[in-house]
Amino acid sequence: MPRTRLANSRLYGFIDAAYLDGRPARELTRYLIAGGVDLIQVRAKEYTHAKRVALALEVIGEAYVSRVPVIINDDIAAAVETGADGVHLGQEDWAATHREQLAGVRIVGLSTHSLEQARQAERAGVDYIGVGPVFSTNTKPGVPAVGLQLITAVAGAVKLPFFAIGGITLHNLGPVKAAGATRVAVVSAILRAPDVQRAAAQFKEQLTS
Ligand code: TZP
Ligand code: MG
Repeated sequence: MPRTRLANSRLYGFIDAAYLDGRPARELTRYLIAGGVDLIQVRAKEYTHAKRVALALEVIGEAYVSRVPVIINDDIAAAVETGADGVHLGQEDWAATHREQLAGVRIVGLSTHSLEQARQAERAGVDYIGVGPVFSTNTKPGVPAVGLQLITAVAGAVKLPFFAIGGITLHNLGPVKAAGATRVAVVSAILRAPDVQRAAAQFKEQLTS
């Protein structure tokens, strides 16, 4: 299931603890799904493991009915404990991870920031990659933008499903697609939108048309 599902996916949404602003995660999860996200990542950088597990369980409980896969950022143990569909790792997490730790994990995603990292990820056999930050973004402050050229380079060199990420909005989605991305991952432009479901639906519509 995971590979086909990933191949058909276009929009990767987030439940990012930094953007909850007191809103219930379950409700936001429902909006994301109603808006058509194909995957949801639980990203809670500042949370303890226990708090991250609790958040993940809320999201998984809500996503279960629609079978939208839930991926946990960084915390492999949380992914295993909660029965999440997968884990998403950064380059440093990946370097520090032994393959056995990922034995029970169905989907493994990896962040990449260069063509070489994207190629290495493909050789390593991960299930999908993120490529970015395409544009500089407050969600990942201080990380230099890789630019649209990297999207074009990865699109031409890698067969693995990849999601362009970082500063993507409804206004710059056109150029991101034109650069070669068919999939995007979006945090703030959806979670900070006045209507989360509508924002997700607009991204989905633009990605599938
Ligand atoms: N990885 C690269 S950029 C980024 C991550 C997690 C943040 C994307 O957030 P936003 O708000 O869509 O720019
Ligand atoms: Mg990480």
